[in-house]
Amino acid sequence: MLRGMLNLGILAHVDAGKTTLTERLLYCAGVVDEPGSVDEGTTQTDSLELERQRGITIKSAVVSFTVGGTVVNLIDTPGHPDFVAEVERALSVLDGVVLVISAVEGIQPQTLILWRALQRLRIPTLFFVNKIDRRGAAYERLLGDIAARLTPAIIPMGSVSGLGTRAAAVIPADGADQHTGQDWGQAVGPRLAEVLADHDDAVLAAYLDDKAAIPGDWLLGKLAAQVKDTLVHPVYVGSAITGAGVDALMRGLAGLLPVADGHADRPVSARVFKIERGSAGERTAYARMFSGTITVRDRLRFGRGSSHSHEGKVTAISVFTDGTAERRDTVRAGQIARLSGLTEIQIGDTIGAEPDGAGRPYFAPPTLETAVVARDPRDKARLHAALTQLAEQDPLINVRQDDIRQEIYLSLYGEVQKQVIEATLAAEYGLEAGFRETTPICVERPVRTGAAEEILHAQGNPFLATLGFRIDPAPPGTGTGFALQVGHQAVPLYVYKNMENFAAAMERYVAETLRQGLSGWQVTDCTVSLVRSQYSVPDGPPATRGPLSGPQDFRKLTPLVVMDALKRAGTVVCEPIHHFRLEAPADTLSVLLPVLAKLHAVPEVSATSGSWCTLEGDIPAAQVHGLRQQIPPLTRGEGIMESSFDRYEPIRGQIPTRPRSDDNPLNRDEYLHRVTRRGVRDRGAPQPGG
Ligand SMILES: Nc1nc2c(ncn2[C@@H]2O[C@H](COP(=O)(O)OP(=O)(O)OP(=O)(O)O)[C@@H](O)[C@H]2O)c(=O)[nH]1
Ligand SMILES: [Mg+2]
Repeated sequence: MLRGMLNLGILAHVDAGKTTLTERLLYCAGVVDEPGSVDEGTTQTDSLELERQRGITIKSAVVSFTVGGTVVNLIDTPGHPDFVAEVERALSVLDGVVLVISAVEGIQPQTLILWRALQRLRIPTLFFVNKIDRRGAAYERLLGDIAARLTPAIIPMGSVSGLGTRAAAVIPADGADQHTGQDWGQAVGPRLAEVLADHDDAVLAAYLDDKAAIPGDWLLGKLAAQVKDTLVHPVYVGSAITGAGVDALMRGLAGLLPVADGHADRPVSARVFKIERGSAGERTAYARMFSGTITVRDRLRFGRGSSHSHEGKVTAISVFTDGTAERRDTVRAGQIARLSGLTEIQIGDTIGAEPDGAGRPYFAPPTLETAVVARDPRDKARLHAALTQLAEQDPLINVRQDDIRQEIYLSLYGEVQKQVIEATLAAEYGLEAGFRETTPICVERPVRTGAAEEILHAQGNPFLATLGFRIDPAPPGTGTGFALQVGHQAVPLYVYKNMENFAAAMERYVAETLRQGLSGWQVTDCTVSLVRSQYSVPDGPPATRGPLSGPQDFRKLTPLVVMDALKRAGTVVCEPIHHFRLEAPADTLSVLLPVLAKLHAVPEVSATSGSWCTLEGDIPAAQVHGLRQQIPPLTRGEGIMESSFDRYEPIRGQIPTRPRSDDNPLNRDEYLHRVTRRGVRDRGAPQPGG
């Protein structure tokens, strides 16, 4: 009997075994005859040439299988932090997750980052402790670590014999083959009941009555309910390579994770988490259906946020069934569809109604950037077009052209991503591109309150508006806020219709201005208040009499006033700081420490156990790559370093400036020259009498 659909994500730190586990699950479900191998480049989900060459996952991929009446759409995600944007997009479409932890490496930095995101999003999660066949594997100790560092609400679903050997085997807690009540109840019943009783009075009563006699199936239902509510997390254990413990995990997927809900007869609501381009350049969108039904030839509206600005007709639909994508006429709530025909569609778009919790980022944005130059100058336009296409699949690379130096810039998470982009340009577009040095993307924080205004009809103000802004610093990490502190008599409602529209428009003008602060960086951690506003009308009182003001007056005056206020507030340029963890042979410490000092890395914790030492601390993002490159020669190739973005801190030493790409409101004359030459009142302003 069909239980339903489960959209399942496999998440982990790089190399924990996600892709290998995916192969093993496909094999156990009978979808493939032989499990493929990452090392031989024969897996279903690492299908890109680059993935096969490098042995790492770069893009999320979907496969499907059926287990115990549940149709599972599995999304295998990359673990490398340079590709965290792929995980981000997958997270927004999942019903449940298997978080893989290597029994050898244990909890790793990305494990923690992913776990925090899963908790914030309240996604039901099972753990899978992998690689028990490898030398150095730990299980009991790792359970203790998970309880201490991730969550105490875990339930071990098996025990291991022969740990750390090829013959390692798993004794499942739920009996050898099926959830037969008696076995289950006897094996883990009392311990399970004890954990579940924390949140369930019926379980508590049964436990107090006779803990040995609790029916196993009943308890299993209770467990599934608490997994769904993310109150508990079963821990499975095994080896993706040998297959040990994977049967039990399969039962957990089918029995414990919640299936997708959503009504097929309600209006369509779906989210696009992956885009592929075919050989002729046509786009295929992978969309998770939250509600409604889409049929071939339906016309759909899609886009970002509330502005669903595009429309398109679906020309083909396929859904994932055991192993392959199959053509269908319709796709309904709960399923993942591949949709063809929506030419303008972009990754991250929503189709139809906005799903719950849309648009919140879960991970930090890229903190590095680089300029890209075509080796052959004649390829410049082609390079821009190719990068723009790549940005459809990964908007966070944020392709932009600097007007002054005429260079193309990209945002990046790290060097591996840079190499992948370079290789993709060569392989898919036949383009040879050079990358300049990677530099950090800084931000500017206002240091004190600053205010400024421009008055209607005053000398030197060519715009038909009065505007006054105040900028107040806000705590680090809070971003920018906007507050409207004027009444409706100060607002040209004949243009903006109502106060909400006016506030939204002003907030947008302010946000555009704050993209480039005094040193050219994004301004953040402040609140901007509009404290004064006025407009002119032909029949108004003398102070405000004149030609009718239009939206352009407000749009073009805003940058001038906001930048004046920002100058008075002053800003401090802050650089991205990573937290790093470095494990190395203890006898290399004396050569590592001076190098760390030179790269402005500050080790805070240093522990030594046996012949190994661990250093943890902060390092400017700009220095991460340099440090990473020096570690192998300094540690005889044995050192391992991991790092992830932590926060922004005022930069020490020389303040980097970023070239402006706007009309430069910092320089009043230059700004007025540029924007008034194009016409103050050039676009869209409703003029009296035409
Ligand atoms: N011994 C052993 N090796 C494993 C196991 N699972 C995976 N590996 C090996 O670990 C390496 C990484 O495996 P992958 O499946 O690519 O790991 P991943 O988590 O998908 O890696 P990324 O997608 O790049 O983050 C490969 O060499 C696998 O053969 C396991 O259970 N036991
Ligand atoms: Mg992988």
